[in-house]
Amino acid sequence: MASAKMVPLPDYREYSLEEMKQRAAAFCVDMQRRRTVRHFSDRPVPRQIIEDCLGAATAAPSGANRQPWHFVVVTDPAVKRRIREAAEEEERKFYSAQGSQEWVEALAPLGTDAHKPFLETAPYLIVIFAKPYDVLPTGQKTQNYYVLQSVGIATGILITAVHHAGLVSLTYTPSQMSFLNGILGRPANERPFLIHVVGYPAVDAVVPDLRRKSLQEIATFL
Ligand code: IYR
Repeated sequence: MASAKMVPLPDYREYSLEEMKQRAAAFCVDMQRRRTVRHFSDRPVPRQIIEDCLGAATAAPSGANRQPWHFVVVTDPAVKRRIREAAEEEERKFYSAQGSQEWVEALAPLGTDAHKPFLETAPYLIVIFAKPYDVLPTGQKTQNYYVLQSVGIATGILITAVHHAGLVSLTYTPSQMSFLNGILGRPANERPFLIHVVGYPAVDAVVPDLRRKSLQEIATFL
């Protein structure tokens, strides 16, 4: 702490209590409209929107402020096709013999299977990598901290930013995803975290009829 350079808290805004209540309630209502979507339109989305959503995501806190993430934004149809082919190969194994019976049964309410057409249809695949360590230009490795928490938080903000912008998304986790380093040419210190599929919903998009847990079920106030 002794050597830390500190500056006055910049840009903090205090709202009146009335305004704060209104903002919190309105944000809650708006976030409850968020749904994970698996049916995408191929309608284009301006790159600036994705850049701004990524800008929001990188305001996430991270262990020791190491910002241990990397985002690869894929729009190239040939690259999307390779990702789809590799992912579907993994999913076929998962849904047939190799996936645990209990896990596959748990997915029944979602209606998922080994087909992943959205990997080609959606305009953006944002492949998110977590970096357990960084490599300095000297070749020296430096450890990162709370990497999965940090990348998870950044991903949550990205999902929120995409929803706020008026698009839909899917957090897609291929059953095995190391193929992403090969296809995308990413180094060994970057571990695939998930593929964030982003775009407009298909006009006939449907979602599973799910229920969210109530506040009473998920929170305890002491
Ligand atoms: N990766 C597979 C299986 C899958 C796993 C979970 I956990 C899900 O919430 C949904 C699917 C697939 O995407 O089909």
